[in-house]
Amino acid sequence: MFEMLGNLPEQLSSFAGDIDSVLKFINLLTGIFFVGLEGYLIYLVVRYRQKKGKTAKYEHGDKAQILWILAFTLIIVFLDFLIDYKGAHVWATVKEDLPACDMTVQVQAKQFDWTFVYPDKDGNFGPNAISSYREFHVPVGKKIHVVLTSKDVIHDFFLPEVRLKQDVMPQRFINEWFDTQKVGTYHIVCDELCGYGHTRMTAVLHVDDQQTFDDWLASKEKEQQGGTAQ
Ligand SMILES: [Cu+2]
Repeated sequence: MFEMLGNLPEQLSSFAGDIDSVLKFINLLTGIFFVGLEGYLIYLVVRYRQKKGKTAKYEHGDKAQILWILAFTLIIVFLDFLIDYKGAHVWATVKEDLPACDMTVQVQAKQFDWTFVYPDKDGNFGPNAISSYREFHVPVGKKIHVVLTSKDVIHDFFLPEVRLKQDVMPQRFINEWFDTQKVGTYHIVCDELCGYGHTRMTAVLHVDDQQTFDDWLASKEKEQQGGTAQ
């Protein structure tokens, strides 16, 4: 279990560490329960194994049994609320409080690829908007606002290193945001089984320094105005 935790993807966003601490907390709780309950099960299997001259005896619920069930139910419900409490802050940061962002990009999902649309110079997503197929470039350190939509079925926009995951729905425009702390190339995958080509529904997140990003966007714009846009 702890080895698995060590193998989480690197933490790219400012909130990745907080997400991981909630994950670790959940894994710790479920790990304790797993070891405890499986251990108890093994103990019972050995303790009450078949023995010569002993037959099974059936018991019907008495007060003590009901109290045990009630106690365990309360413990589980309490731990559920504890997880909610631990995760409330990072949930609000990532999912509820959209901060002022440096840039907005539309993310269009369809079976089985991703298109990233950047606004034109006036900030509009009109005919001069710049679209990038399967390549999502962002400037490092900036807050990126993404508007997610799907042209067909439900997909799921998952950036493992950012620790951002959100369902993408047809007819809906869902607002999310993230930031990045390191230049590099990272994964984008669809995390909702969306059809036979689901596993091929990937893209690349390029985190560039500002100059590289500006150059890329300018070249993309030139390419599309030159009539070679796909
Ligand atoms: Cu998909």
